[in-house]
Amino acid sequence: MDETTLSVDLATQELYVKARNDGSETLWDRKAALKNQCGFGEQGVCCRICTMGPCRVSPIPGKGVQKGICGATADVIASRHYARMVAGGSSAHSDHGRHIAHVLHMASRDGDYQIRDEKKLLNVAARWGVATEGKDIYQVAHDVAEAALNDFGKPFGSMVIPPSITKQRLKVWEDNDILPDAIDKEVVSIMHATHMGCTADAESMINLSMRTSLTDGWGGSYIGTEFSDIIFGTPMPREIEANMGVIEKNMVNIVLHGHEPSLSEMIVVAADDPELKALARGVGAEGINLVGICCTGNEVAMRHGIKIAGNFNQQELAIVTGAVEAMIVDVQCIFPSLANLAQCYHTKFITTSKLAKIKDAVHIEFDENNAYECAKGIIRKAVENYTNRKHEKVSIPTHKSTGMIGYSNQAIIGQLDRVVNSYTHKPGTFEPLAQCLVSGVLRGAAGVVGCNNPKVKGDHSHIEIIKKMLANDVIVVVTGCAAQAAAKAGLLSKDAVKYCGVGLQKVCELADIPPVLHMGSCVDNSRILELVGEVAKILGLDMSELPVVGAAPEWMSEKAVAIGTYVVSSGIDTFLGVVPPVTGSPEVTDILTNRLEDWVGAKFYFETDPAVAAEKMLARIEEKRAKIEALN
Ligand code: SF4
Ligand code: MSK
Repeated sequence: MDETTLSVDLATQELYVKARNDGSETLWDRKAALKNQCGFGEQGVCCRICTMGPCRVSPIPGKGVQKGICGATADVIASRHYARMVAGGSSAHSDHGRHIAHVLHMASRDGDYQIRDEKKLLNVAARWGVATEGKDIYQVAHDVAEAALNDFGKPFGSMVIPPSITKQRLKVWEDNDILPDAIDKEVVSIMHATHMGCTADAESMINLSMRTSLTDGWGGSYIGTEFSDIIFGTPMPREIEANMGVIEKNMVNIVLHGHEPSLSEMIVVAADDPELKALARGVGAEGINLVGICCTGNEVAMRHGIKIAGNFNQQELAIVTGAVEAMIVDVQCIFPSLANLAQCYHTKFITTSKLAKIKDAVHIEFDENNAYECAKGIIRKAVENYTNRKHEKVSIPTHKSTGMIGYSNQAIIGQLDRVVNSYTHKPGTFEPLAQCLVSGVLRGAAGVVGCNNPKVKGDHSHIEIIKKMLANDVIVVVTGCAAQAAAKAGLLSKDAVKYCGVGLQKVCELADIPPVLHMGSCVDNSRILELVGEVAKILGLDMSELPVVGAAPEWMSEKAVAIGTYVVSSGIDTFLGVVPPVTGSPEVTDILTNRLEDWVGAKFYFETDPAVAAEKMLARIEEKRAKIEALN
């Protein structure tokens, strides 16, 4: 395989060649071995929901088998599959949020987890109806955590919706009957509705999917983000380095991979323990070097400046450097292949969650009740492994970039306050940003998010789309693996203004920001919802009336389907660079890419060519500017 076709990232290309020379298998080799992937699966027309099946029906109307044994059509089968993807994605994010709520519940003044953002806690308490007057801050934390945990499965009423939502959007949700009940209830209801013999109507199925997706974006993910900020601190701008060059030859390298910050935060704290530092020196290393992959990488980079080794496509390649003593994982986006790959080198592949045990991995269950000692024990294993390093197998690419990250909404407001004298606006708000959109200095904003996928040349679509936005005065916010692609390409650097149109350049200079703002991990897409909602409220518009678009150019996970669905349901057009498995159903395709606009004022676009996607994104932004320009 020609490595230059796999990714635009030079470190990735270099390490793919090394893996091949080492006889190590990677995702691209396994993809090639699959040859042609199943066309029925790819178009969403294979059903195995009951054991009368599996039933594969024709993706072409009127030609071939049109119905499964029970009579389900391609529309029914594809819509059910879509709904189950949304439920899978929402459950992952929401379980993440629940877990962080439990961590907040165990926070204590003398414990391993403490309160780092009291102001945010007090704000959040008001939303959950928790009285704060005269209460100890830790009592407030426990009460807030309990209120949130109870909301996951409450028997009556709607989910607590964060105040950033516009009243117009709430009405859209009510009118479409997608205002969700409890988080857990909606996920369970999707599993019920997709059971054999239930929903057999594509419109109804997509409607239920939207309802469930909202429990993710405005529920579980929102809780995950806010409660993480409360416990671990709200991110503020800082410089980091990104790409495989951050792995250090003479240090004990530990890669943190996965999603939830409760473990990785403790690893960061424990890695500073003098006992472990001395142990590292004792085995001949210069120290302990923590680096991150995927969203755990984003979490610790945002809050501690931990360097980013890479994104989703690079998880195997970090081990292929031969210089990783341990890869520590929690949940989500973790290749099972890592266990065997680690054995080809000296790396200890350590799983820590009972939800993500992997055969042949070293499993050390992380216990939050004994978090610090547990983290120390895991790091000790990594340090002791340094002496097993096979030096003849070590080759670390030198590629790395620097960039700014940590743009929580509080951080963005802080930057906007710097331009308080340049515009007439209230400090401490998003008003300068709203005014830049109204005046047209910024034509719009784009959220570029999501994964890598070997169906797409790695990072290429992310970078191509981002650059096109910048050139057209569209400010970009990024999360997840897209954010890491941007970091590696130097797009998070303030120097990236060289790619921008004059309007965006001016805004970046005044606010002292890069044109691409790293807002965090996948659950932190909730920050983007909050930002869009707040700007819309300032302008008295609905979120669907802003010149704002979303894109997931290289997505792969069910979580991305949930994200796309809640983003569209929130009124923001979403461009998918990998076509979701629904095209075997003309009706589902039509609903997602057309009819949704009548329902919620936004829709999906399926576009695999990033250049064409970027053109369409810009056209849609210009189309949506009509409403905002009337405010001028
Ligand atoms: Fe086949 Fe219907 Fe069973 Fe699906 S639910 S496997 S279409 S019989
Ligand atoms: S980690 S969900 S590959 S963005 Fe959040 Fe990256 Fe996608 Fe996982």
